[in-house]
Amino acid sequence: MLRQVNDHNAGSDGQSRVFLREDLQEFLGKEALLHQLDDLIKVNPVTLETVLRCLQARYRADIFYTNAGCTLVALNPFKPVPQFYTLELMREYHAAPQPQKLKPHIFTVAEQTYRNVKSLMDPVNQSIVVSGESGAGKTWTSRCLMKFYAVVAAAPASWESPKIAERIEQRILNSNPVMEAFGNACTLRNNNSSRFGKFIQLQLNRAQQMTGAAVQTYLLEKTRVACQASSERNFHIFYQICKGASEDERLQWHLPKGAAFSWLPNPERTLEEDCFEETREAMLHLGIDTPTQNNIFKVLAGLLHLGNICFADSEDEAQPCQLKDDAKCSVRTSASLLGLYEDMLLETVRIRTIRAGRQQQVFRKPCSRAECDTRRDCLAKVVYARLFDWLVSVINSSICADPDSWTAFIGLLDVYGFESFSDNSLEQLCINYANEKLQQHFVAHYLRAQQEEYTLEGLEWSFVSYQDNQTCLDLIEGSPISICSLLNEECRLNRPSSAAQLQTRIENALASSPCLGRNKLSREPSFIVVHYAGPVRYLTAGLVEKNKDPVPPELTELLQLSQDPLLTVLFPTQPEEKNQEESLSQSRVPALTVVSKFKASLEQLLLVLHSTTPHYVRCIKPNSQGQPQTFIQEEVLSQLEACGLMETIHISAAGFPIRVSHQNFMERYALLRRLRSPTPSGPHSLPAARGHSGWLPCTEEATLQTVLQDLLSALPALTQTAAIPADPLHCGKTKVFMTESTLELLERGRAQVLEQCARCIQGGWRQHQ
Ligand code: AD9
Ligand code: MG
Repeated sequence: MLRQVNDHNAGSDGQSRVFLREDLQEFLGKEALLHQLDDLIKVNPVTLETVLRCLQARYRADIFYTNAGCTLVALNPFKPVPQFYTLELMREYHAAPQPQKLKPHIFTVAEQTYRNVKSLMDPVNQSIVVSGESGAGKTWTSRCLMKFYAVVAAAPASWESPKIAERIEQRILNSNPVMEAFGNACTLRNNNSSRFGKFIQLQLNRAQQMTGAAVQTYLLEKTRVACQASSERNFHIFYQICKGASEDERLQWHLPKGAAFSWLPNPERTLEEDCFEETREAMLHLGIDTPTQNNIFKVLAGLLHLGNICFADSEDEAQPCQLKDDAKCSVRTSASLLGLYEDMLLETVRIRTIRAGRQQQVFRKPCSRAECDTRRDCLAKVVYARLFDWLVSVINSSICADPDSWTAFIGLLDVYGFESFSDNSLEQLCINYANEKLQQHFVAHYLRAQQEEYTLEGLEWSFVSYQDNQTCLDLIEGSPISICSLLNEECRLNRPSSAAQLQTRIENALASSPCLGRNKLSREPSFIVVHYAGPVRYLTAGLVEKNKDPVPPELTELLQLSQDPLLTVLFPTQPEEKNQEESLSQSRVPALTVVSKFKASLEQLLLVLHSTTPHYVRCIKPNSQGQPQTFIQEEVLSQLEACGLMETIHISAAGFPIRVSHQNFMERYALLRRLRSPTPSGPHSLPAARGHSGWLPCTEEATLQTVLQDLLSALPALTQTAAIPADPLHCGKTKVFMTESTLELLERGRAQVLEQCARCIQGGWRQHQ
């Protein structure tokens, strides 16, 4: 049955309409052949319905990659398909004269990108932006790309690095299991969900060999260490330790078999990600030796015990909260594993230090039970976040090439996709903000550049109206007033402010933005942002606090006193004077907020992306249950909309991706101009079959216009099965524009003419003999 969908053929009123059955007749007649369409721009007519059907037909036929103009759509098979990722296949795509002529594959994008580095194109640096919603296959795809480059861009084995495990490509690959163990977790949407964004720069030398890599991470979801949604889990590494540690290690880390930890929910679930040995092995290859690893795991065990410290409400406000029954043991174990004094740990968590007045007088105030919980969680978050950053820096120092040893890079971006839950908060705001930026980058680089070039070339072409998301970005990050600036201002003013007040402030200050919606039905204070991928409701409660992300100085000071070697590195003590200076300056200048830091890192990322030629892979999840052989149209549809795929297809289908300068065009195709129009014997008879008389000698001087005219009238003679494109060629001021199918026709004709000429020459030569 045909569904009513909001498609690009919607009427001028923007209303959705029912597909006309007649529209689809031609298309549906070819249903059986649908899976053979390897580019979505070839479906006819291009509508959401036809695009969906094509993807579904391909999915049924176990074809998971499809081109969509300049982008690649990757459907998640949700089953092992090793036959598609063999070494032989990598080599086949790498060796192919024209990899784009092979079946659509992630290896085509990989190889095309790799070749661009070598070309004289500017810029030579390349990037592959992998996007999609959680569980769609972004990390899988990025890993696959890294494996491809580790094979095709491997430097020949040298004396210095004879062992495979020590080779740079292997070290780069080893960074994956380590970063995933510490940064991925099982969520409702994905058993191996990345809880951080990642940009990896693969560095290549002049010979196009990979000499190193550099990783940049974004916004680790550190709250997960102390708080997991029901049915979700903490970061994999905690389960790996608990399941994989030896008896001896268990004893050292106080992790007896079957011990229950409140920060370790759902330990009974066994995942393939729970592979401690693989993580340890990979860490070793990255230069993290066994004693350092043991130190890391000891600290993590300390955090697990910290999570078991529970407080009871205090009857007397002037007294610190009491510990719950067996929490004393947890304090002792946690303190010993973290290299802290037990009483200091307890005091820091339970008593707040307030510095006030000019003299910075110190007051001590017992915390409420809720405050104690927050401080305990904060301690764990700050340790985990620093540990993660430290790991990334260790990985970088192990894989990063000497700046002189590389000349170009391929950047792989794997960031969280657009998110919209029933309740959304600062995390979703940041994620969706990043996606808006990336969408804008895509629009700017591909859609807009393409349309602007047509205008410059004086081409008359009906432009597809694409959605420019600048208005939405202005609402989120613009100046002087935006959601980010208002949130930062609240943090700076540090005034008590309710969720309802924040909602009113946002609604009043940004009332003129068309992208701000009001949610009148919601009982909780919230605001709506109309993103390019759809409206999202953000709750205002907790936004300011999350944005401040405060770490009480007593907690950092406590960790600076730790005797543990790793924590000493993670929390170095600062020189006395500097410390004083800093605490004074800190009281004047507020710490950077989460959104300001995120905005700065995003801007940095976009600067890098802008300096590259981008390639796009859109990962799509055929169903949210992770089931193979299941394609839920509604779910795929919303993802197609979220990534703006229809616009891409429309613009690619209507556009002319092949551009050839006038001179190159004349040099290559002028010889075709005397190709005759079809004879009465039928349009499919080819000139070669009609012999030498099919060609007229080129006597007069060819001009571009005459060549084009002759070619247009001769094109039917070249078609055997394909229909002549409706709009085959366009002549711009400096370039000739055409579609892929026109190019194919011209190339076919050229080959025939050359063959014909060769025969003539041979014939003439024989006669002469
Ligand atoms: V998240 O935003 O980090 O939560 P991703 O990264 O988009 O998400 P991921 O790459 O982790 O998703 O893929 C989810 C799962 O799908 C993987 O663990 C694989 O089991 C499965 N997958 C994805 N792509 C493929 C594939 N090409 N072949 C086989 C795949 N399985
Ligand atoms: Mg991922």
